[in-house]
Amino acid sequence: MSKDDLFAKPQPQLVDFAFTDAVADVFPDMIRRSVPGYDTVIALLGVLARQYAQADSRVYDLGSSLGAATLSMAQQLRDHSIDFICVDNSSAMTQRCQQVLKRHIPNGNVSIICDDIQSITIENASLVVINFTLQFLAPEQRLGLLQAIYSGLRSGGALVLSEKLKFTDKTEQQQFTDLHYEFKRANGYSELEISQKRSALENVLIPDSLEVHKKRLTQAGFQQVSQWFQCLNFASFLAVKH
Ligand code: GEK
Repeated sequence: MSKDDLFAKPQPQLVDFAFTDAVADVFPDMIRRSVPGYDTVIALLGVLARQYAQADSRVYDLGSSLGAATLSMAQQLRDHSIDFICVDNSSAMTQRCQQVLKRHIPNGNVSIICDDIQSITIENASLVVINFTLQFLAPEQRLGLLQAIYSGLRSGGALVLSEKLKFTDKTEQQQFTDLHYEFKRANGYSELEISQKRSALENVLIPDSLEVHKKRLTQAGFQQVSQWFQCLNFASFLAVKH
């Protein structure tokens, strides 16, 4: 696995973070050292898939990057009537995702689409996963996507939404930001790497609070909304359509 040292050297001009070839090359290392609980979420997506994926339906992975979520779910679902749809608008990601999934699940029914997750039609879905990706959409576009997902889900189907959290209480926000930076230091990132990455993400990754997420999922139509996971300032929600 290639080591993420993209922000290790001082950058004369900091540009907004983008999912380039350089990022895709180090992505597995970057996400594990940056997102506390990432591996647990990925493993549990397999368990959630066992519970919610239905025969003759589709399972969507929106913002699929290198396909880790799809791989975890496909390895737990042996039902060949299920189609997996991975969507990501970074061709650097989708090209590598194609290779990863071909290697690990050569006989899987997987379609990999390079497009904006807002442009695709969601239909006959029993499970939709948005693992750490809604946060990259403009806030005013988020409800529309959740509504489209709700309408494309079958009855009994579910959406799993994982996100970085913001806290409404100032002290709590500071406390969890500090803890997150400590997590990054513990994983070998330097002060320079942490601060340059923070600046690069500032206008790109806009987190919402737990309350906003729950309210928006309910507004989108979901009858049951639960938070099933949290590790520091990263959380995951399960929203079920009755
Ligand atoms: C994982 N889910 O390993 N349309 C399509 N893709 C997008 C869009 C968009 N509008 N915006 C961002 N992306 C993965 C991790 S990473 C999370 C997801 C992170 C894509 C972007 O190209 C990237 O691959 C992914 O969403 C976000 O479980 O890097 O923090």
